[in-house]
Amino acid sequence: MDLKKLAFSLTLSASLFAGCGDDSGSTTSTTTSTSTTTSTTTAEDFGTCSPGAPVLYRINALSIPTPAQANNGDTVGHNVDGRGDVCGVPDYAGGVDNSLIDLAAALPSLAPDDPIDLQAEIDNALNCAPDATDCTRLDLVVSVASGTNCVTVSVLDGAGADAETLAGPFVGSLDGSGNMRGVVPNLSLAIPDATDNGTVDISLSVSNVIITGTASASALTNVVIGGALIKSDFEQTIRDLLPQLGGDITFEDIGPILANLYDGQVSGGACEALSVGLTASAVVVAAP
Ligand SMILES: [Ca+2]
Ligand SMILES: [Ca+2]
Repeated sequence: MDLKKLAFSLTLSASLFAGCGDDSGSTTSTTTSTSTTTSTTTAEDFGTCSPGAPVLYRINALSIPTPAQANNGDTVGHNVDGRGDVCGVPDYAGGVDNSLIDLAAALPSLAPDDPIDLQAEIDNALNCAPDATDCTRLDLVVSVASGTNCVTVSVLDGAGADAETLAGPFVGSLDGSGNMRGVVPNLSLAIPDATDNGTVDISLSVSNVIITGTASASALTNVVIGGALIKSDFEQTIRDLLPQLGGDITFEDIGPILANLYDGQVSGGACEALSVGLTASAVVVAAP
């Protein structure tokens, strides 16, 4: 695995998107349990929903907001912790938390000769064809079943009947314009990542997930996903992963970057959650 892919694997976005590469050879697995949640978020209760048939949408664009977008006042995430500035890390407007912005911006300095471009990795995985053999497809599918002023939502790995559930199902709100909002405790992501030693499955877990978007018959637009990575699990995942990647990167290279980005408090008040935020869109999956 090259540095670009290593760094890619260290982020939520990384966790969401498999990099392209030779996926032949042995498969090993790095898994962490991630039941911890931050203590400062008050869960929103959207009640129950009696929805109709679900509609499947495949994510076709997924973006890490840029510092320029954040400075421009664009929507770059959610107020994951429900609080203002804590842990010495300033929020964006509206209390929005997103340390992924700064993490993504800092990663290129790890490899100036081969700058890390997380967004390019994301794009490659999303655009990888289902039958391609030279890349690994990222096939994130959002299932939305609408009821009266409510939705039931799941995030799936693919659109097949046997697709693994990555989040939910959870109930969210729905207004007359198709705007929906929901929260779910956990979004689980298992990322196959090609290395010189074969494919490594990277399992990550995002806590306190908030998902908003606008649903129509043909697409989901204005999708914003927020959440947090818990330090203990996230860093253990990295430590377990580094030897499998076969590169020269050590945890000591990465730790100092992460240390300044933990912006959310966990139980007990320690600043040990790293917020993430992504924007996305999705298009309806044609019925088989
Ligand atoms: Ca914050
Ligand atoms: Ca906040």
